[in-house]
Amino acid sequence: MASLTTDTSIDSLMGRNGLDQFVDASAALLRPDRIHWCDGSEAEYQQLVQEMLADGTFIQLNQETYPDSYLHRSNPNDVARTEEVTFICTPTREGAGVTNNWMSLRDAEDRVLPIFENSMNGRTMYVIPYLMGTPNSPFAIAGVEITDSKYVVANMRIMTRMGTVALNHIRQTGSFVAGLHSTADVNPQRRFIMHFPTENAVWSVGSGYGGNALLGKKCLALRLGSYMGKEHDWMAEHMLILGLEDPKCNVTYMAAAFPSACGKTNLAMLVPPEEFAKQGYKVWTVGDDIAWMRIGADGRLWAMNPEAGFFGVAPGTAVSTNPNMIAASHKNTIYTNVALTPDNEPWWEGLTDTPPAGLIDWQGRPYDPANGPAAHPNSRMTAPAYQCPGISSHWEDPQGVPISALIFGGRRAHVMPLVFQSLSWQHGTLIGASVGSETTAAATGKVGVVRHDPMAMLPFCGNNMGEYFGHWLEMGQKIPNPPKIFHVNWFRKDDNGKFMWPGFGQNMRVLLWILDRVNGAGAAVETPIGYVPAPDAINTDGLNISPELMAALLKVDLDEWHEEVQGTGEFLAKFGSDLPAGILAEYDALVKRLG
Ligand code: OXD
Ligand code: MN
Repeated sequence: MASLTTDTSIDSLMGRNGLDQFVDASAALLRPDRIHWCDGSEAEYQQLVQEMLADGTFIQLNQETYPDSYLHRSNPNDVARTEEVTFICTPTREGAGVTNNWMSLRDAEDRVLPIFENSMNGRTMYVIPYLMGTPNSPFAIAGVEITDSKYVVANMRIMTRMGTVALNHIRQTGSFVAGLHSTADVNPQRRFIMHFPTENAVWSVGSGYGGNALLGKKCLALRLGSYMGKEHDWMAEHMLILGLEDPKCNVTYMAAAFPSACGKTNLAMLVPPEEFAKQGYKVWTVGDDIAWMRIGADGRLWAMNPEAGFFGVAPGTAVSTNPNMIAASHKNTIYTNVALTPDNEPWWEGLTDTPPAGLIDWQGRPYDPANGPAAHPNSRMTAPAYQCPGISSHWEDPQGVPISALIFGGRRAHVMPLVFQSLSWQHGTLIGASVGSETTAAATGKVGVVRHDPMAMLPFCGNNMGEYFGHWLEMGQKIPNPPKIFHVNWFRKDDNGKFMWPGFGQNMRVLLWILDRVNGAGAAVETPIGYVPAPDAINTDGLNISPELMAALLKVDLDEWHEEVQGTGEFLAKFGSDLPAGILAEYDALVKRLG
């Protein structure tokens, strides 16, 4: 380490001495052959694309059907976020809380900086200035990512406002989040995703995967964002934002948090079924993954999408499930780890009913089901948000959009009714804190077990999560006109293991009940867990759903709930004294109501 500190100063690597020193210190540590400051221009992008086509990082897709779109195959050991090597490096262990991995700053220096050392020998070091949020928004936050990955540069150009616009912002404000990223030798044993919330800095090494390597997304906008939000009275949430337009052209905005790969993108881009579309209902997409929310001058909670693109899960996306995502990703799109057809088109499970003949799998082998799926279950498409046919005309509004409903949800085969509404903000915070979901492929680990994922933020909270709950409770006191809080579950199954609710576009019917409730209408029954729709309150016209099936979808089964709250209680107990009194009080009240 002595040699490191002579060449580089930790202050500079954290960005404390300004941009130029950050870049100089990074170069001294990483020893690249060249340094390239990204301007974000089309010419620069095209140059990078040519280089990636030449070195095999990109494979050109069919330019007639997928113009300016490319396939990238990642290292098979690097296909998802790696929570086990993701650390929150607050000054004390308590700062990170019981749900995060913690490392001291000193240990981070000793263990992680040596992996960065000289790792860019023979490579170009790219300096990516970027903005999260629209350039004219007072809430935009600038970052600078140092990387050796052209793939990262290309993705950041889609996912953020990158280049000169961000550099000008940084030169004017003098402030930015310092992000050091090197793929190094893409070695899972030497992979670390380190966050320094008190320093406004991120170091990520050994991975090129989106959630680990596109530092503006999970690292800045959620982990550092949740820390900044707590300090400055705003909220960074793992939420989609949509606008529901009624036939009178009133648009009501809602934000919804579901754990990774539970359909946030599909809900954000919902296309109303024909009978609703004919009446004049529309859904507008504002964002599909992240919401930054602040109290507006009018006393409402306003949300903005800090991203500029979608980094969507490919498998399961089809014209029948999400036509807008399919349309959004037909040009200028980067596909990662999907399969390739003989026509050079991307393919993944669910795109069509059967795999086309002659398919090449995500690892470049002729497709053989014995090797597993053709596309990796966490394969992705990176597409510019403006290409979405349903993009809201307000998606780039500097103040964001006013939120009337917050919705939590998860993938639950049992227990959770199709939809229910909280009794209050504080009760809604408990509902959010109790979110659980059956695990999916977006993170490494076992698929299909229920894990608690409070507010869908478990992997993304840059705070002690007990304090994060406390911040929710405090925000509830501070917002004069807070949104109403709901919980939905599209995934309830019957005794034969069959989904009871059709989901996708039909989720519109649930959104309409939420809309009614927000407007002070919508028939509901008060139950121990909150307000559940009255038997006829959800419109099922044209669906093959009997009153009995609807009753089963909405059922609050007290036996199941006793077991559920016991599990929630055990989970909340893990927070010990970090758990705010308001959450405990709400939990006790729920137990009491359940009898
Ligand atoms: C994502 C995730 O990539 O939540 O959005 O994992
Ligand atoms: Mn996400």
